[in-house]
Amino acid sequence: MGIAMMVPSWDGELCTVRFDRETGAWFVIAVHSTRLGPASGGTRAMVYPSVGDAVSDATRLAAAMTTKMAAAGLPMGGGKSVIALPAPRAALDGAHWRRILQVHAANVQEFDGTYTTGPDIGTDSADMDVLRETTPFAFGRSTATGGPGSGAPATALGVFTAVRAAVAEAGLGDGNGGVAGLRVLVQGLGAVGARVAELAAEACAELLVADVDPERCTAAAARGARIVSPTEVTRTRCDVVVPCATGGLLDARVARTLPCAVVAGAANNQLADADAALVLARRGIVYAPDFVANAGGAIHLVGREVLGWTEGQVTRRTLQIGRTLQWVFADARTHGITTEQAAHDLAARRLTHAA
Ligand code: NAD
Ligand code: PPY
Repeated sequence: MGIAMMVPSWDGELCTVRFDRETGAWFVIAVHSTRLGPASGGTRAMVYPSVGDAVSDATRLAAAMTTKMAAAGLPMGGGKSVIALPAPRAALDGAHWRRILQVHAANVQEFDGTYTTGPDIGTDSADMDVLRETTPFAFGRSTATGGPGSGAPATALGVFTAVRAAVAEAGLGDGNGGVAGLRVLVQGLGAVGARVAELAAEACAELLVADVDPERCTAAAARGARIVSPTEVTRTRCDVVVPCATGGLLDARVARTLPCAVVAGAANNQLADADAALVLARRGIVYAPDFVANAGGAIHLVGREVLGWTEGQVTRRTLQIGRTLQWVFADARTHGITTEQAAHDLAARRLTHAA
């Protein structure tokens, strides 16, 4: 293999990679596009197999943010931060973690507003409070400090709205988006997944849950959920799979045997390869494109922090995710394309129009 083939290509604008010797952490900030406005997207902090994996995650996640903002009609571009930790966050002491956040804040500040961050896997509102000590370019600081809080509850509301729209498209339940009696499998019971699970249970779904953290499963089981092993998620018969962990759950091979009728969840980049969407469509499985379904958090953060929206306006706009998906499903049916393609086309039209 020639050298050129080993250098990954990317259609984004800028990616910085920094190392801090004191903490042993690597910091990646990827700005994919500023065409619709300043780039924005959360900070993911976790352990990666290599720095290359962290760069690859950040650049792909930043591209997804561009599409998410465009599809949601928000006047922002796409970016993302990844902090590759030297050890799992739970194993880092408070001072170590604080220093990591301070280095990250200084890096974000250097973008001078071209990029604004927010919470994602491994970071929360309390961490945004720490970033805000150094930089104004962090959304979602805690309500205790006068901020709007994390976007996770809005993301969960949007995902549940997406589940309802996809269930109706699949002709399941009462035909009107009701999930009563349907088997809904939530993968990942974190900030978003735990709330989606609650919403599904409140709507009388039969709840199945999977998480690598057994305590999170036990808590859900105490409220009546059935626990599924994390390795069995894509082999467990159910009506709806709701991916709310990390991405890459579905490649074409997994899609060929996935025993469900609907996939609608919060995880970014759920499709691991280009053919997965095609296989799902051919099998009649309704897939709600992740960047449409999970836009509630972006709507909350951008709405509250940039556009001056009230919580009520954020909720109304988040519920519109259902309408957007109805449109995407209809467009896919009309043109014989995948729902993923239809949603990408919608975002691309908005990006082209802006240019
Ligand atoms: P989180 O870190 O709070 O929760 C993730 C959960 O997934 C954790 O409970 C973790 O133990 C579990 N998990 C990890 N790997 C797993 C596996 N292999 N199998 C089962 N469970 C596993 O993160 P979150 O904020 O809830 O976000 C969930 C997903 O949604 C992420 O992909 C995130 O990028 C995406 N997302 C989040 C938001 C938001 O507002 N927080 C917005 C848009 C998209
Ligand atoms: C995401 O939606 O994936 C996020 O990263 C949340 C977010 C959205 C907009 C700004 C900051 C964080």
